[in-house]
Amino acid sequence: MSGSTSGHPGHPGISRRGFIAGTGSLLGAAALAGRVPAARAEAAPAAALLVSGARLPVLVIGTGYGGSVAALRLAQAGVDVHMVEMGMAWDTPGPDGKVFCNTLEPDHRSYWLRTRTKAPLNYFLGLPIDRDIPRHTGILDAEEFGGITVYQGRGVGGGSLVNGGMAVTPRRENFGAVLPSVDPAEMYGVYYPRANAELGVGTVDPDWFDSTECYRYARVGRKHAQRSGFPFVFVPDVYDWDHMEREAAGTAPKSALAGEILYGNNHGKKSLQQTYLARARATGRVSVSPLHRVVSVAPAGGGGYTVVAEQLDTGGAVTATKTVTADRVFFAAGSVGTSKLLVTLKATGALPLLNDEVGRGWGDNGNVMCGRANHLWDPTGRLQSAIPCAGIDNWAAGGAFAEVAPLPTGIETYASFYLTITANPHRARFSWNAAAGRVELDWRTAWKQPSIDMARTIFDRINAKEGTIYRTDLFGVYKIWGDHLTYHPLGGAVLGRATDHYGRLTAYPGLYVIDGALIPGNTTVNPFVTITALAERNIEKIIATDL
Ligand code: FAE
Repeated sequence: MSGSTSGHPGHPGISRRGFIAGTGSLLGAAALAGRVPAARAEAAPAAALLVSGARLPVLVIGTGYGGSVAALRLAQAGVDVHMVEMGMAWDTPGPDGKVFCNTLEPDHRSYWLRTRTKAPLNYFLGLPIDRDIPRHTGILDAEEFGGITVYQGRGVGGGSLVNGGMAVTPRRENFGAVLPSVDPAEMYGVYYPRANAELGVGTVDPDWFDSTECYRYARVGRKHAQRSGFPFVFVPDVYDWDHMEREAAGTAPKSALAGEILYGNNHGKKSLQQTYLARARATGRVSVSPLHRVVSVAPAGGGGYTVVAEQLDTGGAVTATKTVTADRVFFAAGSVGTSKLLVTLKATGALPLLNDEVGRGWGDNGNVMCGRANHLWDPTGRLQSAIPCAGIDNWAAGGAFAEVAPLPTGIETYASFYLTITANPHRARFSWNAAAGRVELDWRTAWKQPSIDMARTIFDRINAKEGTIYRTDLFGVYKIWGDHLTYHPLGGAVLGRATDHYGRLTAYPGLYVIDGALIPGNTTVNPFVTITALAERNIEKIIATDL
């Protein structure tokens, strides 16, 4: 059978009781962190929303990978943690009985406060596929800056709710370019293994891969890669592979095989709700306020920090403004969210002593998308698992690592589709536009050209070998490259520059960055395992020395 490792496979919508019942896993997890959790008779009350005037030991902004690691480890060390999340809880089924909507049928649950979808792949056969939707605090944010659209997850679980679950540890020889100031021995010896175990990372069973219809598209990808002499690798994922095999056998409810991915998976995916966050909440020391957006952090008169958060309704309107005091604040709002907050707080005088590195060093992980048109005798299959499981590694020779991605349309497309991660050298900066009252990013669309050139080191050769061409109907009319977007924002508060070597904002004791903002723009592979492992490293140090 497939190789799912530890973790808590389950379903979104797991009940609070489920979180509490999961306490048995706590000791194992605590042992990993080298700490024993303080005993607690009861879990926190279910609805412990932020209350104005409260004094909190720790407030975490955001519930993605960095925030979830911080919350779990602090709670295990005996510290009460309150997590503030601007997105929804995603624990309640909608009118169709499902928590998440399908990729092919986007409804109000799909996008963050938009009246029209903004699909990453926005054309098909040259026709636009976006459609009108009711404005709602949906799960996927397509945040638009001047030269790039940055896709991000919104809700309790952050990006883990919407991502493909591809859980990739960078090759060790590339690590120096990923986090130059971090000792690879400790990362590969301790923190990457810890992150992989906690996230529940596993790999598809190669025998099943070879026989199942739902990975025909990936086998076509393998054949083409290998015939052109490229290394083809299986890519680990946090999807429960046993569940997927049961989906294919018709004995489990379908999620990956029903095209669910971009707007959430109703079954099978081990998002943070099933792993770190479940274990954090099982300590009884972690509470979460969904639909609360932090807008200010500033030193408080009597010590600690005054944090202001706006409570939102599902139409995005502010229904309350709450002010609390926290001894420590962890910025875990994601690369974009943390950068925007810090840049705003520095520029508007709330945290004026933040250094000039804040906002700098932002990259797109070199993301670029493309499709290839296959011959009619090379079908990629009507049934495609929405969870990618393989890639083409041309990093050393061409600076490109290409995921063989699905196009789960339900019809035969004769297309091979790829998201390529490249060694794009460009880095952008967030800055405060006082006149407009907003943070801007100076990325330029033309900066994708190196990514396109690197991706072409793979696909030009494959096309030449196979006698095939690029698809021109997926990103517009006669447009080959999906060069307007990224799924992998990284940087903006880079480790060792905006912060010290453990994420401390040293001008303000008790303020920390612990998310993708710390990583200087590229991880050579998909980023969340590195974000998680770095957070594990940093929080261990912070707990040992600062608390
Ligand atoms: P993140 O997970 O984004 O969490 C930040 C959280 O903070 C979010 O829940 C925000 O709503 C919240 N927030 C932001 N601002 C505020 C505020 N002011 N107040 C309160 N809350 C706030 O951050 N990565 C992989 O490794 N493998 C994949 O297969 C993969 N596929 C992806 C597919 C898609 C469509 C997308 C969008 C991303 C994908 N990623 C993938 C990227 C990955 O999800 C991302 O790197 C991580 O989620 C980033 O983790 P952070 O902890 O930095």
